[in-house]
Amino acid sequence: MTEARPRLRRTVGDSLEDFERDLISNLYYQRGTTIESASGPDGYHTLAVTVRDRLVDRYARTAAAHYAANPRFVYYLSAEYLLGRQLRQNLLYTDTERWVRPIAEDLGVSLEALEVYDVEPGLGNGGLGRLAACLLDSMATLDIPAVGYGIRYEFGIFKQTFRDGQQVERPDDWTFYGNPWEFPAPDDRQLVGFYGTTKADPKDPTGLKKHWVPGETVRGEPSHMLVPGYGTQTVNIIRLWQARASRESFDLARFGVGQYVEAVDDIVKAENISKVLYPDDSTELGRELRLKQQYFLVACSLRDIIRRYRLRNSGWEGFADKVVIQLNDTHPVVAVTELMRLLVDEHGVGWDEAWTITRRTFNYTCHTLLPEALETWPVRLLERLLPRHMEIIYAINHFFLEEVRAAYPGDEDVVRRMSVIQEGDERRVRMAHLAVVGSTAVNGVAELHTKLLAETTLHDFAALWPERFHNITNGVTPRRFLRMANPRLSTLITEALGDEGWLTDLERLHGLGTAADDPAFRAAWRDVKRQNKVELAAAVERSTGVLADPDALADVMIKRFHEYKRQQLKLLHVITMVNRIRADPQATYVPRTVLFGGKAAPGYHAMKLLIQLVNAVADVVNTDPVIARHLRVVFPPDYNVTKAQFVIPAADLSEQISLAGKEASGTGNMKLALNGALTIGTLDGANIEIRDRVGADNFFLFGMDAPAAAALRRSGYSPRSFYEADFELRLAVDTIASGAFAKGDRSVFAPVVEAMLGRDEYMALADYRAYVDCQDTVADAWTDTERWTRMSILNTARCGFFSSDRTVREYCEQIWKVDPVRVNP
Ligand code: 73E
Repeated sequence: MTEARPRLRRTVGDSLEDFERDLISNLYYQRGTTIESASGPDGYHTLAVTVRDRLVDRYARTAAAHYAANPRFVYYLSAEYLLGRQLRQNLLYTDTERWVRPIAEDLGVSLEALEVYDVEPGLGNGGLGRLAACLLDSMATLDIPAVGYGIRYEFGIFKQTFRDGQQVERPDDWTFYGNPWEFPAPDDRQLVGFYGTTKADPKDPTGLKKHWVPGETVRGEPSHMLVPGYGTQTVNIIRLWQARASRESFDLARFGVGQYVEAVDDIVKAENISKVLYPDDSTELGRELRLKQQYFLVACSLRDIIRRYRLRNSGWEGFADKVVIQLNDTHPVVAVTELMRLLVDEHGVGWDEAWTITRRTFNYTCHTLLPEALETWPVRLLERLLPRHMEIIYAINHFFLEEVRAAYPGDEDVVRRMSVIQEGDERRVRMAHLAVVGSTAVNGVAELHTKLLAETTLHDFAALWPERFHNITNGVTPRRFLRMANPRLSTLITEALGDEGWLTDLERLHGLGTAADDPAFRAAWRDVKRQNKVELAAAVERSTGVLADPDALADVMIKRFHEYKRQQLKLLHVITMVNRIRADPQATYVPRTVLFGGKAAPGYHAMKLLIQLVNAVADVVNTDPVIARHLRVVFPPDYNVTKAQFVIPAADLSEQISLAGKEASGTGNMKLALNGALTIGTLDGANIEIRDRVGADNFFLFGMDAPAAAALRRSGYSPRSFYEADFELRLAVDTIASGAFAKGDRSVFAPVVEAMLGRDEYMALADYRAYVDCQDTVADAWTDTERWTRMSILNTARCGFFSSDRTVREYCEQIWKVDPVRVNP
């Protein structure tokens, strides 16, 4: 929304000639160069701004429509966004690719050559950040008035390289060459305080209103990126905050006496807040700077939300009618206390009214079950960094525990369990509890996840407030992950279904069900997959030097490296295949290419060693002429959204093998199934719902379910007993222990073996036999090409449910209660 009613002045035309004229003009006046002397980056930036201008037009009309309608807005608060490359998306969404191709050809450049300059903003770690991007895409597509708020990290998720097979992290300086998709909005900057003291308000008899005098202030400078909807005029925005030192930070006195470094001390400290994304996925990292980041995001965003509210509204009674804030996991949960502080301390709203408004405003999405991922912050840290917020937390907790005591008289145990404060040697604030207490709705991200949340992690809360709990199964945008990633399959689908309506109504893929029985369609389907595999093989060869056979079964495991996801189990299977081939080189084997992709958190040593082992196994496999005839292992470095878009369309088999009960949902599983990969998976997260929909016959299920895994753990799990009872498992583990993947050095991978035989926290050994047997079933199924193709088609046909459009509709109906606003062309 702009400050005033925008006066529309459309400046871009909508013909090829207009586009070409704008391109040349932008090259000349914006980039300051000519066709004759333009470089690749000149071409890219010029194309980007020319496409972007088309979106600006729509954005101006969206802002005007929103201003006129004064609707209820969704504000999505997330510490992470993985938006992916923007150029192709925006060409598709503005329908300008059809002009760009001939114009580029005329000028002797290819779109592909320009696209290498399109840097992916890596402002997230994995599924949680990509989900945020998919939801924003779907909100815009469904004309939902929405703004995403995040942090403009100067360095995004690290770039992964391999040195001697080991992960080496390099900084991701993503804006080095400039970001053409971003608009700075310096007028909307905000001031954020930290540290300092609080003072009582002598005029406030309740003692609940206070005055905070921060000890340090930092400026938040916003910029935004456009988030277009597909097939509609709506363009929403994502607003990203960057930390800047406030003007007084430069110490001129020190500079004057030659203390040049000390003079900028405060500037460096302030700007460090948005310097780097924490490269952590699913584990908590207790660091002061991270808490500073969280509060920085929240403080800037809430002030901006209030600013926007006040453009068309006044008074606080109506605030929660116009504003709904979705908290993406606990990372922005300090917002609950910040809104209370703003209302009570700064705007003079009484505590009870403020609490009603706050609770009505917020909703919380939980993305995990892992206890180590549940954020808690030391009380002492909060007292120092955010003294007023800590007082507010105590007050919220006080009133909340009164409610608990009223519900369970005499039960101090439940009070202790539910308290926002965790008692112990070091008292800590439980952010998930604060989130539930301060929200109207709480949701899990897949059916099993929501059920386990209500039964375990948040059990007491679900018992007290059952009406707050919802399940909203994740989804993925079919635009990026089918239409853009897999243009060949998209064309085939459109031909089969008659039009492109499936792109915004993904359940229409069901129409492919009958085509699965048509041999000609199956042949065409196979042909698309093969072409995708040829292309991927070429890209993989360029990045790894290993040539993969496009006719081999493409078996892919692409996700963050984490013990619960069980890359170690996949590796045991690979080593078992190696051992079998060695034992009987003459037998026939289904040729496979196993592709790994993913990063490990830089401090996660066990998983970094596993990455090293994957690379070592790959070396042995690919250079042994006997084994390499049947098996290849490839691990292209630096898996990200861009690479996902290459790999997913070429996959035959999708590895979703987490220990049941650990993966909240997964979204890679949906992207792969939607692109016709068959899943080998456990009954975990959204795998269950995928299998329910594609049918048990079209899904390779193995392993313990969540109750079985819990029962085995209770009974005292001993990985060694599984090791001893299974010859092939023993051989696989012993092969690692023997030093076979470290030139005979037994010490290098000894910790991997110890982890497996010692604790095996995620019970990979217990599921090994079922997994390997299931892989044999996969190999058998692969040999029946027609049947495999049918299964593949049915996976695509039946995965329409997993569109993030459906996810957003469910959020709208169950939680947000927002209505779309149509934007006129
Ligand atoms: O199962 C995925 C889920 O599909 C889950 O592990 C992931 O969120 C995805 C989207 O719902 C997730 N990421 C984090 N927690 N859950 C996380 C935790 C701390 C830092 C960064 C990410």
